Amino acid sequence: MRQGKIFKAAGGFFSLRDEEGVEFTCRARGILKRNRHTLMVGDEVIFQPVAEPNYDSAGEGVIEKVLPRRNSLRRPAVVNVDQLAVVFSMKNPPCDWQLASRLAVLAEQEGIPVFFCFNKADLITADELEEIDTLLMPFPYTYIHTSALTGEGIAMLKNNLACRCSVFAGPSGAGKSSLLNVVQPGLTLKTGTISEKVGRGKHTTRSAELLPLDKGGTVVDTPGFTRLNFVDLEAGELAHYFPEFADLRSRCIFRDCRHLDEPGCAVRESVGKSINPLRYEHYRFFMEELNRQEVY
Ligand SMILES: Nc1nc2c(ncn2[C@@H]2O[C@H](COP(=O)(O)OP(=O)(O)OP(=O)(O)O)[C@@H](O)[C@H]2O)c(=O)[nH]1
Ligand SMILES: [Mg+2]
Ligand SMILES: [Zn+2]
Repeated sequence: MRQGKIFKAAGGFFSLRDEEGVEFTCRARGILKRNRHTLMVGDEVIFQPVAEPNYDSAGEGVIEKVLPRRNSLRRPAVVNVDQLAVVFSMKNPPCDWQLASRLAVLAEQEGIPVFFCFNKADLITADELEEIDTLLMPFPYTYIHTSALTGEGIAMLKNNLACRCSVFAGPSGAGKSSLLNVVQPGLTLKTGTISEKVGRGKHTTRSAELLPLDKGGTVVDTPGFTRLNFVDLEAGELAHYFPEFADLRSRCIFRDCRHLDEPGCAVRESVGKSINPLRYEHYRFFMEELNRQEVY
């Protein structure tokens, strides 16, 4: 028996690399399927090799067991993730800040660290960049400005990715695949064009796969999306996933304060000070959405 990590899943076959980096294509033992245990990209598994690899093809094997998962992302469906790299373009298409907060909540819910990459820095002026920086102050996440075109911020991005498993997520057309092609020459991920008519990307990337980096670590390029819904999230929990609220929550007068219109709410009183007004707006919007979901 050997241990490996699934890097790709397609049509009932799982591609994995063992601890030496040797590739095997595996099926799953029947019992795994009967237990409705879906194997996912990122899973650490125990497998039985049935054919060793040769010079032009991967080995073959059968997956016997899945090891416990550290975490799991639903969308994209990847498990055992070290961090989420959220990519937005600052222009063409313009950044949807609310979608950025939504992704951050989803990552917080799974306990996965997030950092943001605001891409296409080459398309905006220094003044516009300053405006964005002002808008984001104080923003509770690390962020970098990048350009896949000029190489701005790429060294920083590379450092952030080394020796970790990072999932790239963000709307279609933000430049996820383009950035990865620059970070790791030789990847040749397909990139798309921005539709002239709707100003959006065309969903060029379609399936999730762990791609190895020369400097160690793996990245997952994922298909972009335009909508994301909250799953298994209760309105009362939402504040826990806004890290900038953490130190304030215990100072609200009401213990079950929802930080909306209650008197003596320490969170609301900090808006415009330690809390970014835009982030608080997103909080209120998400609360309304979650309350609507609970009613129906
Ligand atoms: N000007 C400029 N264009 C960029 C940059 N990064 C990507 N693009 C362009 O933006 C378009 C979309 O890039 P992709 O890399 O395919 O975007 P994606 O996020 O992978 O999109 P999906 O796979 O659909 O989710 C392509 O035409 C790229 O050439 C950048 O930094 N600056
Ligand atoms: Mg792509
Ligand atoms: Zn409160």
